[in-house]
Amino acid sequence: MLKPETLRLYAVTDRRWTGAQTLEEQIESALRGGVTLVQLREKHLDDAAYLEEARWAAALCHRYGVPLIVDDNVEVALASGADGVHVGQNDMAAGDVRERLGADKILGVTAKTVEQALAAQAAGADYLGVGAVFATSTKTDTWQIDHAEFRRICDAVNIPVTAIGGITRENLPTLAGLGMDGFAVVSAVFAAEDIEAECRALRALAEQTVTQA
Ligand code: TZP
Ligand code: MG
Repeated sequence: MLKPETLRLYAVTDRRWTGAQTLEEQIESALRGGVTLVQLREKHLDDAAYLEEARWAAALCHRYGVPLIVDDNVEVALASGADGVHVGQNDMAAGDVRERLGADKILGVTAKTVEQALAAQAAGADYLGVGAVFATSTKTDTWQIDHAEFRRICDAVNIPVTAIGGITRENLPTLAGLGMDGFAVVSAVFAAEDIEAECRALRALAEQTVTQA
């Protein structure tokens, strides 16, 4: 069973803000700042390039004792030494992913409704990514779910849940009491000027917010 605290601050990569730093440097900054889980999320790489990137990213994350999840691509996750894979509702079916991954790798699934959440749990998901909890411009094919539905999802499942979508230092604390175990962030981390400092601040807020009843 995945420890809920592994989800506490989940950095999901996006290379659109690389430049001043490479993606590798950005991920290392996030690791130094205390992220507890990293997802490599690439939408435009072919399998060979995705595999090469996942190999170095897994080695980098493991130096910090942090697992690496690969977005969408089960074969890249398996071949690279990554710790698991994350799939959405329109990707490979969660049950098929679990079968291909085996019991030991981490399977994360996106859910926007209680029904999807329960189905993902039954199919062998280790955690759920639920959102968008706030407006986001990072992902265009998603929509906001209200906080009442978010809480119903957290209450309905017994696997850990991470909130995702538009989360910033300012709004993260307003999620207190909804029942999540952590927070997945893209732009708040990777668009930050000082990624390490931003992660340190987000991690402290995440710990405080999750432990508030
Ligand atoms: N899934 C739901 S919202 C989202 C994903 C990948 C994007 C979140 O990005 P940001 O920049 O943290 O709003
Ligand atoms: Mg996907």
